[in-house]
Amino acid sequence: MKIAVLGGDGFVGWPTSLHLSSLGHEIHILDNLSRRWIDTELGVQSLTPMDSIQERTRIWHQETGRRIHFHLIDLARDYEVLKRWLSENRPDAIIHFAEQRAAPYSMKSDRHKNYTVNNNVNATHNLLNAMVELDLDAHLVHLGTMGVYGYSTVGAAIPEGYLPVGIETMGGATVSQEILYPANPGSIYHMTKCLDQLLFQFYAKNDGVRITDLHQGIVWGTHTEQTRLHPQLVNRFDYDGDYGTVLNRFLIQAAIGYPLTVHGTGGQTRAFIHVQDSVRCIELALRSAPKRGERVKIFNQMTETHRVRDLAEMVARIAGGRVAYLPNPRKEAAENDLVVRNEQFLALGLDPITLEAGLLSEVIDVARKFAYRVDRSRIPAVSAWTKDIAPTLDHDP
Ligand code: USQ
Repeated sequence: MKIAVLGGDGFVGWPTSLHLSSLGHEIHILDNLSRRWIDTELGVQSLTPMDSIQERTRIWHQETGRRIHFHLIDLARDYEVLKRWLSENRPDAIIHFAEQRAAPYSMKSDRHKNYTVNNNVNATHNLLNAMVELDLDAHLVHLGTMGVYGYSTVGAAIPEGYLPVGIETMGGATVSQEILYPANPGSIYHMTKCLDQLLFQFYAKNDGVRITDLHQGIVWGTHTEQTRLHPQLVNRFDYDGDYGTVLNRFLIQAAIGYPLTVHGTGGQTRAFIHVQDSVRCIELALRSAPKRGERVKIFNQMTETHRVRDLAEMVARIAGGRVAYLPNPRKEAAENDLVVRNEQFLALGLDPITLEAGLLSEVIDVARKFAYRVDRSRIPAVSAWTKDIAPTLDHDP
C-alpha cells in the first residue's frame, strides 16, 4: 500500500513508519517538524540523540534499501498544500498522528491552549475535508487516546468506543442503542481528541469516510525491532515535565538518582502499552479497515493497567531510587480504578510485551546509556492545571 504517515517524525510516528516500510509498504511522512520546534521553545531535547528526519531516512535506505519519503507540510495551516499533495499522491491509507500530544504542554498558558486546539482540530478537519473534496477513499487511521473516556472510579469496564444504552420511548417501551462512550477529557489536549471523535462520527456518517480511531494508553519504551537496526534510527525519548510520560520519566529519574516524581498519592490508575506493541496494533488496524458507510471503528490500544505509585515502586525495585510524593500539578481524581476492554486487538493476534518483562532492558539499554544527556533542571512538572494549583507546586523533591 501507499501510506501517508502524518506526524511521522514523532514518538510513535517514526517507529510506525519504519515498521510499515519494513513490511514493504510505500511510506510518505508528512510532518511540519513542530515537535522539534517545541523542544527548542522549551529548551529541552530528547534523551536519545536524534538526527534530522532527512538523515534518519537516509540511514534507513542505507541499512535496508527501502525508501521513506519526507514532505514538509503543516496540516493545520496549509490546507491547499495538503489537498494538492493528497490529490497528486492518492494514498491507500492515511495514518494521522499530526497533533500536539502532551497534556501538560496544552495547559501551560492561554497561548498553549489556543495552539493545541487550533493545531489539533484544524489538522483533523482539514484532512477529512480534503479527503471528501478529492473523493479519496483512503482508510484513515487516527491515533486517539484512552483519555477521551476519563478514568472510571466505579470499576465498570470501559468498552471499545461505544456504550449500549436503553432509552425509554414515550410509550414506555425501552429501545437500545449504541452511543459514543461519553467524553470526559482531563486536559485541553485530551479535549481536542474528544472533538476529533465528533468530526470522525460526522464524516463517516455523512460522506462514508472509512475511519479507525485508536484509543491508546500511555506508551512506554523506546526501541522497536527497526529502531535497533542502527544508532541513528533511534526513537525519541522525552523525560521533561511537559512531554515525558510517567513511566519513561520514572526510568530516567531512577537512572540518575533523582527521586521518582509521583503526583499526589499516586493512586491514579492508567492504561499502558509498549511502543513495539503500539506499532504492531497500527499494522493490525490497517489490515482490518471498516467498509464504506460503516461507523467509525474504535479499538482500545492498551495492554495493561497500573497505579502510578505501584509503577514507581516497581522501577525503584528494579533500578534503585527513592519515591517522592509531590503536590499534583493536575486536576484529576486522586485515586481511581480502571478496567478496560481490549479484546479486539488480542483477537487479531496481538501478543503484548509485559511491563514486568520489558522494563529492565529499557533501564539498561536506554536510561543508563544516555543518562549523561539529562538536564536535571528540566525534570520538574511545572505546568499547573489551574491558577490556584500553581503556587502550591514544590519543584524540587
Ligand atoms: N504522573 C506522575 N508523575 C510524573 C508524571 C505523571 O505521577 O512525573 C501522573 C500524572 O499525574 C497522571 C499519570 O501519571 O496521573 C499519567 O501522566 P502522563 O504524563 O504519563 O500521561 P498523560 O498526560 O495522560 O498523556 C500521555 C500522552 C498522551 C496520551 C495519554 C494516554 O502524553 O499523548 O494520549 O498519555 S492516556 O493517559 O491513556 O490518556
